[in-house]
Amino acid sequence: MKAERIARLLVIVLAIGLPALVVLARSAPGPIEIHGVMANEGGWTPGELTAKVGEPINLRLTSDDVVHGFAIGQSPWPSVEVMPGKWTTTTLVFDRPGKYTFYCTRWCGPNHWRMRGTIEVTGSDTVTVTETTPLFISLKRDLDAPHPSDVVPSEKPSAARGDALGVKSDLAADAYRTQSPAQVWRTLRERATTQALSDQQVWDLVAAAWRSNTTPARLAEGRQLYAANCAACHGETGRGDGVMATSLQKAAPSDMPGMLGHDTVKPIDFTNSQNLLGASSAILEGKIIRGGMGTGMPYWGPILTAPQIWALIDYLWMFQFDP
Ligand code: HEC
Ligand SMILES: [Cu+2]
Repeated sequence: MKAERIARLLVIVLAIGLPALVVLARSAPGPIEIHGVMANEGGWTPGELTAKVGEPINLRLTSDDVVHGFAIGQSPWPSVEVMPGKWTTTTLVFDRPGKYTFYCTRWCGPNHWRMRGTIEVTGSDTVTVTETTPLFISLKRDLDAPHPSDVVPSEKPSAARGDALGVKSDLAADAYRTQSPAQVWRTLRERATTQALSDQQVWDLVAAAWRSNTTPARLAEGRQLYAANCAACHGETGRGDGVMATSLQKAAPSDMPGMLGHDTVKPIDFTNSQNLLGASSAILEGKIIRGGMGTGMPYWGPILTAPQIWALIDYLWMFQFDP
């Protein structure tokens, strides 16, 4: 009987190691009913759920007003639609304990971003971190924490100038992926070998380190992917002024200062060093895979391959560093 039931489940596993496994389960027993309404009217009811690692929980979702979306943070899993008057069924199996946030992915009103709930998952960690696990998951990075840098260069750092300084930067092998340029700048600034250099020259060393982690072929691939998928919002020049940017801004309510660490849902300006130099590649990777929580930044996890995403990340850094 059990085998028969399992056979009826359509199991979709995302190729890149999931903390949450979502199964479409029509016939699974004992679903939890969740109603969504705009946040000023109450948000999700119930808003707090519990689950155990490895034990499926079945959800039936409906909306009591407009169309909402339902997604779970810290997972690259795409959202499901929650329609008024209809039921959407979904089953979750967590493979890692922790407090997960679920949230609405549709711009349903000014308090849209407050439309959140939590799932407390207990049990022991069953995730085996593999080479293909996205870094933001294996490093447990919080994608929604603001990441401003308190140090910025006075002009665009140049990898060529950095190389010309002839200083050996024996950085940790994973510095490029896991640390922000600001962190690396601090590490290098404290070195005895850089004492004679200016702050700007140390930035040039950072640019050289970043460039040495990519190749012209990867940058060319990143440029192409960016033009095709990202420039419409983030702009050809990375300034966040693409043709779609104005329509996104209109949707942004004016009374949401500091939302998700950004003032509005204007697409991120990749040339803004205060913002970008405080981010690590791991954070950028996570944002590209997961997208913004209803901010208009699409999720690319199910669309782009991991090498494509890393080509894009390499390319994004070139808005800060002159190769
Ligand atoms: C429909 C418009 C749109 C498109 C297309 C789009 N973005 Fe975004 N993006 C946004 C918005 C809006 C934000 C700001 C909200 C947020 O951070 O969640 C953002 C934020 C980001 C961030 C977060 C930066 C930070 O400092 O936290 C990254 C990285 C990013 N986008 C990369 C990309 C890449 C790469 C592509 C193309 C594959 C892309 N975006 C396509 C709208 C878009
Ligand atoms: Cu909503």
